[in-house]
Order: sequence, then C-alpha cells, then structure tokens
Amino acid sequence: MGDLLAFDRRDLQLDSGAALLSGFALQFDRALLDAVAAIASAAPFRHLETPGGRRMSVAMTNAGRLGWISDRRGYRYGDTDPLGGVAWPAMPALFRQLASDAAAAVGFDRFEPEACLVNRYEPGAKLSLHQDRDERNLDQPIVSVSLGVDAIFLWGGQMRGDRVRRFTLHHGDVVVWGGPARLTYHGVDTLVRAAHPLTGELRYNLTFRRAA
Ligand code: MD3
Ligand code: FE
Repeated sequence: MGDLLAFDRRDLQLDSGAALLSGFALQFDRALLDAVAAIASAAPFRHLETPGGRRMSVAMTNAGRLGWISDRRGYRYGDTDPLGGVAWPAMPALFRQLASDAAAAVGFDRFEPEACLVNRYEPGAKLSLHQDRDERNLDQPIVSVSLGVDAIFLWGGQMRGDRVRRFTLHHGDVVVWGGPARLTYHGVDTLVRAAHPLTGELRYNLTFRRAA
C-alpha cells in the first residue's frame, strides 16, 4: 500500500545521503524485540514532556552509556535514567554489532554508538517534523531500525518549510542517515491501527547515535 506512494523508497539513496537497507534486521527480529523487552523492564517506556509542556505520543526509553531525554528544561543526553536515577541499561552486544555492520555496509567504518533511543508507537502516535541536532558530532551517522507495524516516514529538506515526501518503513528495515541527510527534517506520520505478528499493534524504532 505505502509502496504505491509517489516517492519511491529507492529515491532515498539517490538524493539525500541516507541509505536504506531493506530487511537488514529481519533475521534478528525476535532477538531485538527480546532485548527491547529486557531494556524496558529496567528502564520503562515513558511519555516524555516537551520543553513546551506537551506529552509526547511516542513512548521512549534508552540503552547505552547515554540516553536522550526531554523535559521542561530542554532536550539532552544524560547518563542516568531520571525515573530511577541510575545508569541506563547497557547496550546489548547485538545492538552494537547490528548498528556497526549497517553503518559499515554504506561506508561508515567503526561506528560505535553510545546511545540507543528506543521509540514505541501505539496507534495514533506520531513524531512531528524535527531535526536531530542534540548530538555533538554531526559527522557521525544515525542508524535506525524499524520493528513491528509499518509506519509512514516523513522526509523533508534542510529547512522546516521544504516539501515533505513520504514512504513506508517496514519491519526489519534499517536506514543509515549520514552526510547531507544528517540534518534533514523528518518525522513519522500518525500510526494507523494494524497488527504485526511479533508486536501486536505496536511499532518500535531503535536509533543508534554517537551523542557526545
Ligand atoms: C534522519 N525517529 O528518534 S527513524 C528520532 O521512526 C526519529 O522513530 C523516527 O526521528 C522513528 O529522532 C525516525 C529515522 C531517522 C532517525 C534519525 C534521523 C531519520 C533521521 C536523523 C537525521 C536524519
Ligand atoms: Fe529524529
């Protein structure tokens, strides 16, 4: 269905510096979801508050030395989970390996993520158009892994007002966002109610980042 949208998934690599590795994570899907469950048992998913005081519809948690958080004071990376005051769960070896292999597959050697932000979408959840610019080193790519229900990804330009194109991200897709894509505005359209055999109505997205 989403593949009939005007923007072909293949266009992504052509004009943007992003590289789509279709199904790259499929063979690890169950192990990845088991690891997400283990992370969430130590650092539960929560709906963060934006600096403007709104509750995010996407629930989030983190693994790794650093985790991304938002609250009334702003967006930032921190080394402790504010809910428990202790370190974020360690980044599973499978996560590190997958992120590094995906980055290497498109020419980013020795990508060693410090942070894995885990996003959980339920039906109705969305992520408004934004840039990821809280990381200190913008030469490093971000690697994203999609699991569960399909989502429509919004792919804009270098300015908020630029035209936005859409394409579907499927279970098992990995995208490496580097170079000119790194500061592109992007978001996720409202998740439609649908079912996936491994996640039910949910979609998960892992983003691996070099934060500091
Ligand atoms: C392009 N997550 O966590 S993943 C985010 O599906 C985020 O949950 C979305 O945007 C999600 O910040 C999209 C794809 C993605 C992630 C980071 C990017 C695309 C990106 C950073 C720069 C450019
Ligand atoms: Fe983002």
